[in-house]
Amino acid sequence: MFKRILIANRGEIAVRIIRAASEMDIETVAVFSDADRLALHTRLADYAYHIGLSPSQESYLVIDRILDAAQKSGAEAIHPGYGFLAENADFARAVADAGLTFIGPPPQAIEDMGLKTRAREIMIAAGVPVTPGTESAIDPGPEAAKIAEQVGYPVLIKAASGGGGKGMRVVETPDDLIKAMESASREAASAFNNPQIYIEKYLEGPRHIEVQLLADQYGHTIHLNERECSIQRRHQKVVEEAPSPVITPDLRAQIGAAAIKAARACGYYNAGTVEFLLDRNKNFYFIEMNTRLQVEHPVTEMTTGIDLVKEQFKIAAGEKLTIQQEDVTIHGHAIECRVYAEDPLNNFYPSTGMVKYLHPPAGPGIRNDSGIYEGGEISIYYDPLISKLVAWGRDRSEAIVRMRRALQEYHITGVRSNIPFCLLVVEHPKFIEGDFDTHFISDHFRIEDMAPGPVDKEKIAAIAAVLAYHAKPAASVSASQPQNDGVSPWLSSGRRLGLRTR
Ligand code: MV4
Repeated sequence: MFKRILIANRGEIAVRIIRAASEMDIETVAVFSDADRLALHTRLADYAYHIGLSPSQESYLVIDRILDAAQKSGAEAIHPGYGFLAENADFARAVADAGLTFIGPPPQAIEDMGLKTRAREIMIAAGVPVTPGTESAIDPGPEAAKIAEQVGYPVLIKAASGGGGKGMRVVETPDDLIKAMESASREAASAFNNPQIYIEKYLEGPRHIEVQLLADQYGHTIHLNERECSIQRRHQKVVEEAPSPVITPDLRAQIGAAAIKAARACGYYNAGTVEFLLDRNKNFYFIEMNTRLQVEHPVTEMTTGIDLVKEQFKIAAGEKLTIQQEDVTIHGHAIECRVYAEDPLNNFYPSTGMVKYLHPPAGPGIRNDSGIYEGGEISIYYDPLISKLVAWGRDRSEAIVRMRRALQEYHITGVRSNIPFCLLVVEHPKFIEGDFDTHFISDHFRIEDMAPGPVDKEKIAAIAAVLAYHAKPAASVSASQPQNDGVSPWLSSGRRLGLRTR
């Protein structure tokens, strides 16, 4: 096993990786930017190297700086986390060229799965079900029109180098096809530096189901069941869970086998995830493969008892996977809420600043993966994730109840958070029933309309009276000069915010 590894990331995922390493007696090397001098990952690691300015293009995305820190620190391997350089095949190659081990899949698999048309070709050849559509990239023209006619409208135009929902176009009628393809191609050219596009049948109201995989370097590949990730807003996942409320044991075996086939088809090893869309008739279709540890991996860990990061270390170090498919079971149910520093009352605009007061939830069945602490800063430079709050229960109902209790217990001031919104989701009857798809949030919440509920003047008067009674003269609250800086702790609880849903 490695003696020392470098983590080419920051925030909660860097902390998560440090924790797994510590439990395996592996020393950790953090890298940090100017903004992260005092960050939790910088403080928790055994060693820390400064790699540049706050913008990630000047630090966490600079391959040479990271390799330099690895060489200086004596690290033998690099874990990329998620985001930043995690799915950059050139980075994975550069790590190997520097004589170090990349804790992740082979570069060729990263490259192949990064190009969605290439991924489609590989999956079609391997017999993995994909959404009906073109086998590879196609130009706007008569050939495209013929295929769109064959697969049937509505169709979806996707960018070959896209993914995550960027640059997609739904086309309802043949009249709109060519224009939509041309504009999608122009957008793809400027966004991804690749104008190639392809056509798929547009599935209406699919569920997003993904399968977690582990594979060693000797051809042993297993799946760790699915995660349900349909609850998302503008392609940003908000709530994830395992197992999916709609996957039966039989379907799980089928989709798991398809995911393993997908991994074998691209020569995969280490941890990875195969994304599928599930239509209303429960047919599943491959859409993408994520060649990294995912944000939502904890719900899989909580329900399988397998530490994915430790398995990543072992696989990268050349050990054989000791877990057999038959050993993988499902123990209870886990739900994750992504707690973001963003203001649901202001169109989910990121809310940055110092975390003045922090009371994270704890207690039975609760795990809270976070990279922040009281007194720390949430800066403009990075993803405004405060924490990933995970609730485990013996069944889905217990997990939901625990999540609700934990969200109510969670208090943070200094920045706004989406905690009240998460509460609305997990308390929604359709969520509780398990009756939802990828349109859940847009179907049931009107974000534009979210505003504080009616003000209870009597209650405010009562609170004011108590405050006035207890106030020392010197500290008395001036009526003409509000002391509230706009981030009152009393607004941080969902019930008090009175958010309304449709
Ligand atoms: C689709 C689709 C419907 N039909 N493909 C969005 C992100 C990208 N990974 C694939 N996406 C979709 N592809 C076909 N043929 C609907 C989506 C989609 C979606 C997928 C997963 C999770 C959330 C989503 C939200 C909107 C659209």
